[in-house]
Formats: sequence, C-alpha cells, structure tokens
Amino acid sequence: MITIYNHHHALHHGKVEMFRGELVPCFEIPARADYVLQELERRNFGPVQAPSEFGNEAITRVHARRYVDFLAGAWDEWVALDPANAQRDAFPSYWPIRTFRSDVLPASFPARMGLFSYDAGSPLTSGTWQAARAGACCALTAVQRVNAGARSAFALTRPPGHHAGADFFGGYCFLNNAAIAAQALRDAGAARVAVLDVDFHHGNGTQAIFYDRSDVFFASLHGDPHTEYPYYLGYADEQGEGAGLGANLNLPLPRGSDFARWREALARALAAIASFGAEALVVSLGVDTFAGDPISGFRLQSADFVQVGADLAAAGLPTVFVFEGGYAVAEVGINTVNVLEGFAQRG
Ligand code: SP5
Ligand code: ZN
Repeated sequence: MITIYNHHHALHHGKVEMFRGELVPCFEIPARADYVLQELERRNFGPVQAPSEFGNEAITRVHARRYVDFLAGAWDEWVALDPANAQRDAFPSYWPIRTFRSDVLPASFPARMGLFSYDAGSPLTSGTWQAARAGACCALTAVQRVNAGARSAFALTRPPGHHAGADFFGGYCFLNNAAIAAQALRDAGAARVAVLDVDFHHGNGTQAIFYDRSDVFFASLHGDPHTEYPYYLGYADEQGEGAGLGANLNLPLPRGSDFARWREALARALAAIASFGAEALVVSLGVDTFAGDPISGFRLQSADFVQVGADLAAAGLPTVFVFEGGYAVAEVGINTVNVLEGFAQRG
C-alpha cells in the first residue's frame, strides 16, 4: 500500500491543552506520526511518497472560505495581539453559543477564534495552517492514487481532521482530511462514497459536513457521547436530514467495550455501507480504541487491529485511509500498521 506522508506535520506542535481548569501537555504530538512512519519503514510496508500540491479549491469544497481565510492568517493575528504570544499556543476564550450571532464576522481576532472553534483543547500554533494544509494535500494525493487504480492508499498526516466541521476547529482537528478526500472522490466521478470512522471519538465534523447529503454515507463507531468526547453529537438517533436521511449511522458503544463487541458494530457499519452502494470508501483511521490509550475507553489489543484491517478489506472497495487519533505513542505505529497490513493481506 502506498503511503502519502505529510513531511510538514511537525510544524503543528501544540505545547498544552486546557483540561479541567489546567493547561496539560498535549496528547496530539508530532512523535505520533513519526512512530507510524518508523513502523512502516521497519516492516518495509510499501512506498512512502510526498503529497502533490493542490490549491485551496479542493479544501473549500467542504470548508467555508471565511474559515479557511481565518486559519491561514490566525497565527499572525495572534502574535499581532501581543508579541509575547509568539511563545504561547493560541486558544479561544469566547464562544457564540445559543442566542449569539454567528453571521457577523467580528473584527476582533479573539472573537473570531471562538466563532470558528468549539473547545479549548485544540491549540493553534505557528505552523498549524501549513501542517493542516499539507495534510489536506496528502488526503487529496491518496485519492489520486486510488483513482489511478491503486486498491488503497494511506494519508499519514497530523493534525487529525474528523472533528473539524465546515467552519470550525476542535478536538485537535483543523481541516477535515477525510471529508476532503470523500468530496474529491465524488468530484472525480464516484457516484456514492462512504466514510467509515473507527476513531474512538465520534467524527462530529465529518457527520455535520455530509448530514444533509444522500451521496456520502457516514458511519461511525465510537464511545457513547453521553460519557465521551465530543459529548454533543454522535447519538444513535442521528440518521441524517433532508436528502441525507438514512445516510448517517452512529454506533455508540459503552466505555470499556472489548474487540468482540466493537467488531459486531463494525460488521453492522460495513453491511450498511454495502447496502448504500458505495463505490469508494474513506476510513478515518484512529487507533485510540487501543486498550492502552491514555484518553479513551475501549479495549482493543494490538493484534485485534490486524483483524480490523482484514474486515475492512472484505468490503472490497477502493479505500483511502486517513490517519486520525491514537495517543498511546509507543504503540501507535504498531496498531496503525497492523490495520494496514491486515487490509493488504486480505487484499
Ligand atoms: C482526533 C481525536 O482523537 N481527538 C480527540 C480529542 C479529545 N479531546 C478531549 C481530550 C480530553 C483529555 N482528557 C485527558 C485525561 C487525562 N487523564
Ligand atoms: Zn479520537
């Protein structure tokens, strides 16, 4: 399997995130992608290539232009507030929750920071835009490889993407790489595309982007939002709206779920994708379902990820893998490459 690797990922390097009144060290760190790359190379898994360049047009197919413009200039605006900010990660302090307006674009940078985000756990740093933009190019290049006939391709990038919506960041995510990939597959001629999100956390951004659309099916297996981040979306009764009704499937599972239980849900998601008639598949590949993950609550073992890959391959669809979460840094490479290897073996 071809890997498209984001050589610029480390330009995004948050120091801290807000957690229960404290700034704690970031979980989403550059070493995560380094470990995955190292493991790919150790197993001699396949070619690792650089992404091609793409303009912002493919990004604004799923993201609002005013959000993309905001991200591109955010770090400079943050430092312009106070030169000392150059040493600090940027965080929002205000959010336009219910009863506030979100149609007006405030001149104030901190006000826009809140308009375009939903949590205080996602530091924006000097190179966040460059890293996220290169990540979108990775996803688009992986799509190109699959469109050229490859059975599958893996976009190895960070920051992750599945929590980012059309016009907001959060959950360590800025540009929704999986959604960008799905849209690119549609634009290249696939009539129906499925996004399957196996990260521990619900892919609220991806769901929201495609919620009213009948051409992109979204299925997600994740920790029950009653108790797990992102809390406010990901419930089983969210089935899509308008033309998209029936094209959204959430399979929340209780904290502590083991692989047997998780795999039953995977089978349900894959059956739904098959009856939808998808011609191509995008997998939001988070491995924070691992038992040793420091911020998640499922109990998958490293060997289970090989079976996950084989189950995904059995769907028989051209497949673009996009790297998402997974914070047990020492095992993130093994677990991720186990999925890819299970897929490739089953072919
Ligand atoms: C892509 C992805 O997996 N994003 C996850 C974002 C989760 N953000 C909330 C994390 C809460 C951190 N909890 C720390 C617990 C320390 N014991
Ligand atoms: Zn996650």
